[in-house]
Amino acid sequence: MDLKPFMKNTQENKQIGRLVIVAYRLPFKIVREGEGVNLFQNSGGLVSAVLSLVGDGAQNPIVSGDKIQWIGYADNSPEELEGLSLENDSFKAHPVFIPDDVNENYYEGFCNDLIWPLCHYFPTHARFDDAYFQAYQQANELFFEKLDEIIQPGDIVWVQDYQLMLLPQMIRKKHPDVKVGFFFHIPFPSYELFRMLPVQWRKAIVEGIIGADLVGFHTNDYVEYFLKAVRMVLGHGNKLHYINLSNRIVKIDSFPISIDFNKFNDAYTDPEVVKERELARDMLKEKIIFSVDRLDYSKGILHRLYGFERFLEENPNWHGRVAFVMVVVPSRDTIDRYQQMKSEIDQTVGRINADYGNINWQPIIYQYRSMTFAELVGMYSTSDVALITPVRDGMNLVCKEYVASRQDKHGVLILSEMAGAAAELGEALIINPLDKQNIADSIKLALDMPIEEQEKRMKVMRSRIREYDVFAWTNDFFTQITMIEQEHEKLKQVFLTDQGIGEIRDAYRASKNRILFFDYDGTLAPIVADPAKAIVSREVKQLISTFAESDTVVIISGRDRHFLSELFLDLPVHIIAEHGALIKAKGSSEWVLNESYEENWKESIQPIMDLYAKRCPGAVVEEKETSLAWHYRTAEDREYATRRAQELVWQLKNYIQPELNLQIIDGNKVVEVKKTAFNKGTAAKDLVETGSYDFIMAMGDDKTDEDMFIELPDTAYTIKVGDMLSAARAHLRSQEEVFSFLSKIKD
Ligand code: GDG
Repeated sequence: MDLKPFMKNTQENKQIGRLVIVAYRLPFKIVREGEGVNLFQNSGGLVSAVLSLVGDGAQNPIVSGDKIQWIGYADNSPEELEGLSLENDSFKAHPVFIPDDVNENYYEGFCNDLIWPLCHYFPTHARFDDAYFQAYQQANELFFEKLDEIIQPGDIVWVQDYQLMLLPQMIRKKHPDVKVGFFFHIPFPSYELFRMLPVQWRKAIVEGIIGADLVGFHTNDYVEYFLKAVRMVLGHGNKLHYINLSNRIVKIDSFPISIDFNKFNDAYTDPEVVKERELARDMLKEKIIFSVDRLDYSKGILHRLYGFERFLEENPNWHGRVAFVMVVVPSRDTIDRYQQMKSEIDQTVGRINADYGNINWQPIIYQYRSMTFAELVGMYSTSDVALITPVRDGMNLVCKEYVASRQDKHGVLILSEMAGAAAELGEALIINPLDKQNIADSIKLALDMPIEEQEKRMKVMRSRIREYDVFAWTNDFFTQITMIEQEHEKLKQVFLTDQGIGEIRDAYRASKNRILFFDYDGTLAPIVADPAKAIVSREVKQLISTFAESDTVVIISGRDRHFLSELFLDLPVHIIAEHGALIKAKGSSEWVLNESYEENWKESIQPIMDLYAKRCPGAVVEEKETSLAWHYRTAEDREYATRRAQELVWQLKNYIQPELNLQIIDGNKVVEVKKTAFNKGTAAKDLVETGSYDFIMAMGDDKTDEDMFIELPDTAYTIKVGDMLSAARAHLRSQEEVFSFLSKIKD
């Protein structure tokens, strides 16, 4: 049988294979001790999150019970680890060794000196160096080689973050059937920043990432920005969250990472935490403001200090009554830029303390060190205000941890609008981290906020984080990966062989009341440069005419009614023009306009299309009765026109308000805008419902024919012309095969 069976989404999550994580860092630090080795497991979010997927205690085991395979960079030498088993109860590590000079250009260079600043909107800090990119490619290959050694059929590979953007594509090339997920932990920047990357690099990056089946970001904004990068760099459009490549689909979606809520919530009563909390309360002033972050320019530490300074300046009544505990965790401080920033922070803290403090009171208590877990939760659970003000942050987990630690529901979160977390925590006091007045006003508001108001806000935020904790996050990502498999199954191409054609012919012969739908361009007629010259051949037309003698035949097209009338006037067929907007029944000479059509939109869209046509030599705007089309099949410079078309789609998407009920069709060398109320699918379905047909067949090549394939009943023989992924049950390779196929059916 070479027809797709009638698919239904009935597959349950099932055990599929091992989970292989690839991340820059291993899940534990490896320390050699004599003949043996000590593995110090990280307590980081990702490590505990993935643990929830496997083993007996797993909440939703969707990968096999095996240990998690983890590929990551080892800063040990190969000799040091020779012959050692690097596994504990949960993980088996596969170390990747990267020569120091390569790692320097790869990790410190490409990753942290270029991608990090660019993605955090610091383009002036970005360094573009050819050696960086070379090392980046080399290092990604080293990770791939390690993966290639251990990969098995059925494994799910989950690649992490901006250090490994080329890896998904490398996996796809060599192991096309392996399921690959990719998660990006930092902000994906707007296209204006992304395009600063040299052309070859940005192409390699986008291609690399969409090698995955599922690509995750923290927020919808990052998803949008990434989709735009794919569109602009590679020319692939998207339908909702899907990018349709010729032989597979990629899903791009947001998965806001979270924390282990219970771990922070339960720590409230941990004796060590209680001790830390009491210590802080005894030592500090009436009110405590707290912040903790790694030393990094993206964290907005200096601006935070300026904001606090403004608060002190304007609120003398708070002098002596508040302490701002600012912990900065050492990071990258051998690098000049970080050293410089640190000394600026040191000086600013010194200045503010000198200006406002006295013998009994130091406004800022500044620590440059890391904290133990108990100290951290002790501070979270005693601070009246958490002041989290990154100028850019992919998500920011500190703010979620603060909220989860407040079992008492007291405390106020001040949160930067530039953190991914702001999209989820609207009950925080949201501020612009560069605006010191805004910070100062919010500090005052927070310190004065009545307890009932604090509780109200905390309660909502806590229940949200409790619901979508890091385990829900991981589970969500994996459920989506397994669902992609079902999507693929639905869209997979099945090319018709003689046997499949025989089956359709048998069904055709065995039936009495038949309806056949034929798309025009690309199905009955070949696609040619000038649309006016796309004419159906004599043989094909003859064949259609023979079908029309015994069956209900419908020509269904996006073309206007004049063009179609002229071609098919002499045949006893139904004609549907303009994607279902206009219908002429067999034998009638009258065209009927779809009753849900409203003419209230063209004058606002046409000027945009005209402008794009003027700027793109050879492109033309066609005004049809119920739609507007921007054709670029005839454009002088195809590549340029393709880019313009992508921009046009983007602009229209942003411009068109939902009330207009308009749809943008990114078709084959045409961008078309029409009403959403009808399409080829609704039109075909309406016709099918008017008769009791025992044989339904539909053929088409374009995206708009997909509506027909989806809307028609499961028993219909739906046939896609070409190899693009489709909901149709079978494919013909090209338009040239249409004649021979139809002849065999009618034989
Ligand atoms: C990247 C993205 C995204 C920090 N200092 C101490 C300590 N920490 C812990 C915190 C928190 C984590 O480190 C920091 O996480 P963030 O999310 O705030 O920031 P990044 O490290 O930059 O992480 C970020 C994240 O990836 C996840 O996708 O949210 O946007 O930049 O868990 O508690 N923990 C202890 N002592 C410290 O001194 N015990």
